[in-house]
Amino acid sequence: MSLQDKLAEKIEAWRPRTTKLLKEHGDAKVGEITIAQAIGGMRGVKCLVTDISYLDPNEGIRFRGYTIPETLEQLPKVPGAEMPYVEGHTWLLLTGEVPSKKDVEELAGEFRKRSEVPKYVFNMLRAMSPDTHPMTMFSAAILALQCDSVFVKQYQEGIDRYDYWKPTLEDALNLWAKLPQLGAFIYRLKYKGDKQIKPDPKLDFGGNFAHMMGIDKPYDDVARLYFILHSDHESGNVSAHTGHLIASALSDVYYASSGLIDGLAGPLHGLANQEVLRWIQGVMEQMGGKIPTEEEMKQFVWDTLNSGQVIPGFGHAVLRKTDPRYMEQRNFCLKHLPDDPIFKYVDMLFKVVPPILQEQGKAKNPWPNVDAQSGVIQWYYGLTEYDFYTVLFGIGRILGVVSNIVWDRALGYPIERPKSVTTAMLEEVAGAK
Ligand code: CMX
Repeated sequence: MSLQDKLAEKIEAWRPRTTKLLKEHGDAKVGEITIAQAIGGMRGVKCLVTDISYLDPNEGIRFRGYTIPETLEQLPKVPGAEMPYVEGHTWLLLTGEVPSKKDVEELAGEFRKRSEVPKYVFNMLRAMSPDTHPMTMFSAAILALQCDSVFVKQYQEGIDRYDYWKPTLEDALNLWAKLPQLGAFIYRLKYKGDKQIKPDPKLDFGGNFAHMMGIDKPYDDVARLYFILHSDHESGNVSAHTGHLIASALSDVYYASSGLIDGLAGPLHGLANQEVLRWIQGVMEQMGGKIPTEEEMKQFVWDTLNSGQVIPGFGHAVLRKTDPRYMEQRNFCLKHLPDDPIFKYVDMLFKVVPPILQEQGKAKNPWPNVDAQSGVIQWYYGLTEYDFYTVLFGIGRILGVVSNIVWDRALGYPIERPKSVTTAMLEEVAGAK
């Protein structure tokens, strides 16, 4: 069965659940909002719905009910590789079902058919300032593709709103298929003198990305693991929420994806993976390359905190334990690069940072998040240009957020419009006037 047919079946079965909740139970309360939540970035306010992933504070992410190890275990593997097809993970996110090998091969074929990036995108990227950050280039490249939106065309032709998800899925497949080449092109344009490597039509999403980056095996598996781990983290994080918000105005997935990349580019969110490496490089320089003792490392951590900065790669708005995405990458490092000097730094930070953050007493979660570990793997396989790391996060994240947007359209989620209040109103509620 094609992905489109499988989704049509799932959506038909799901719609009555949402309709019933709205019609018969629309007044039931999900929670209440405090002043701290209204001022404090809406932490914990339950006002978004997604069935694609769920983030439990103490357990971490589950994709369609599966933990990360279960996801990696069950999805069909690329022949000769340790890691599954990224295409198969996308199928799981969209449909909630683990695909068969045949399903994945068909979807990989769909991706291949749609993967050619138009020349004008390359021309535009080449015309940008050489100082442009790779995330800016990535966002601009996605936006440049917007003129090909199938959704916009069908919307203008007057398509039935119940069918909006169909051209949205078309746009999604067209965009997803181009992400490996967009990413690799930006990398080689910026850091490899624009010596581009042509895609290999025989390869899968992750394999082709590694090939176009010009990095040998097992980097193909690193890429697959990376894209899967970063794909989705429920709906409230900045990148996912931005994507959902933009799409709620019926802006197409190109607008939504370009916007979510802009949110991911912030140092408190996806850019933290670049910041971790930048921070470690600073420590290494001061140490003249030698591994610091635990005492020396503790001092570096305190110096950073005392100068009013955050320790990148630690803390989380929802998680209250070590991020399982961190652990999966740590296990990869222990298996493939246990003696790498940067891994030794990261490993030492794993020991020294949490007790210091606990002692400082500010961060609600002193444990490492996904970004603390990801750069070390990239560096080990030769991708030392750490400004590029967040693009890798972005490629993965677009798979998850856009899957959510397809479902937003299918279930008819309306335009987002929360209500603001004034400070005086809050003072009145609090009796603080
Ligand atoms: N280092 C130092 N201080 C930290 C900290 C860290 N890693 N994490 C949190 N804090 C501080 C906050 O800055 C805040 O201080 P103020 O009260 O002075 O403003 C206080 O602890 C309370 O913050 P919190 O409620 O624990 O955390 P938030 O939900 O507000 O923020 C996050 C979450 C991720 C932005 C924060 O932990 C942080 O800045 N971490 C470092 C950057 C990072 O790794 N980001 C990547 C997160 C994962 C991702 O999205 O990619």
